[in-house]
Amino acid sequence: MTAETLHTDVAIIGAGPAGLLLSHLLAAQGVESVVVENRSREYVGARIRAGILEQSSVDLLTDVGLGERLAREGDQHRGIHLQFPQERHHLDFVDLIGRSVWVYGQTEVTADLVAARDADEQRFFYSISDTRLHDIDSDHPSVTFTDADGSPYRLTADAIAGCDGSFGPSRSAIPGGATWEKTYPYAWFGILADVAPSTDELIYAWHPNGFALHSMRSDTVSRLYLQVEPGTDPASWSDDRIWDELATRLGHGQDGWELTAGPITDKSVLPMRSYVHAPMQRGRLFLAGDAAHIVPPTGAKGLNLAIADVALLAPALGDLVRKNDARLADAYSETALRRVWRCTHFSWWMTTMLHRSGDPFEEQLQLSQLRWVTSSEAGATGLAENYAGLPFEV
Ligand code: RFL
Ligand code: PHB
Repeated sequence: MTAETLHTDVAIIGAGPAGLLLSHLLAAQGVESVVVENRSREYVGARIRAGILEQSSVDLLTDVGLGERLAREGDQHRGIHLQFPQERHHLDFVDLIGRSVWVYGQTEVTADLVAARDADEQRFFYSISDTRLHDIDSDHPSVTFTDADGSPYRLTADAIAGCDGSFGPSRSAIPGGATWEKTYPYAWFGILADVAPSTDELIYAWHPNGFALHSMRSDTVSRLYLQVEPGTDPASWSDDRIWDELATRLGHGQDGWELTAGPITDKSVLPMRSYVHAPMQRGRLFLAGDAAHIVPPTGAKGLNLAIADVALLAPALGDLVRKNDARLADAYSETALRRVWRCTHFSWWMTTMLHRSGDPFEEQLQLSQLRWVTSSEAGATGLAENYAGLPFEV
């Protein structure tokens, strides 16, 4: 069958937050795009992932008309609680650095983006297969794929945005790049539960049994995590065992604090990995989000980094496509990578400070670090600056 050929300004591979937000920012500059996605619209809309937005992410989403539901349903937090045995400390980011964070799930961000793109008649292809990139070193790159009905397409464009996450084909279309990778000897067991959060703000807890995190999605839905062995089968933990372990690690009963259990609606185990690919651009192909980098979730950076990449990439592609001016496009990779490495360091630092490694020497270092971060204004300010988010260009 001959492929049907379509042309657009920017071909966007992947309808995650990076690809959707990029299409939105491009449209605001009068740049047309087509988004191609190998999963179904329903699958993409139902994925449960990140939950925290930095101030700069909220500001950007608000500035581009995506802040209405966020302002109504999102929950602004002044900071986080950091806990280690017998001690819980509140770090108030607003007092420390004048910025805050927001609890608003990636599922909600994605839903808002899809609604805005639909209202703007964005062209999408969902449930595609066999996505391939071609001629990225020329001025006429293209993406070929097979649509949901089995028809082949060739999408030609002035540029391709590889927003296809850690398993998509874009990253490997940049040959000869450098990669840095670290896997951690633990994983997160995440649950979603229909119960009001037992805390006003997130609790990050160090415990001899392993790390635990109490997060939330709304007044009636809690999101909690436990450090577990990689490869743990979620079905091998009963609900009672999960709640007992969360209660132990989060300090149920200490100073009158109680963890309230409730019906668990989702269980999953996430691997922990740091990964950076450089450069993030080659010829007319630009990587954004998880396609170029992965961070472990402890610093709550994955979604925010994807948003920060796209905030840089959209004006660069606008200049390239509209004015044939490649200056921002040529600087994109280097500029984006500075922030990527800052967030990679912060996520690694939070991860190694809070997770049980089994090494008694490291445990003492972790506790010393936690005491410092929670007692020194300089220590607390460093954590707050990184957690609440640095400017897009660092
Ligand atoms: P996404 O969201 O992975 O979107 C990439 C999209 O590309 C599609 N795709 C393809 N499309 C066409 N052709 C192909 N061949 C394709 N291959 C892949 C995918 O189906 C997908 O729709 O990347 P993006 O947009 O860069 O956004 C990044 C964020 O999603 C990510 O950083 C965070 O969700 C990471 N993350 C978490 N971050 C946190 O800060 N806190 C969390 O609790 C948290 N939980 C998670 C997570 C990531 C997870 N994944 C990726 C395993 C939980 C999970 C399960
Ligand atoms: C979440 O709510 O899913 C969440 C919050 C903070 C993190 C990671 C995940 O560091």
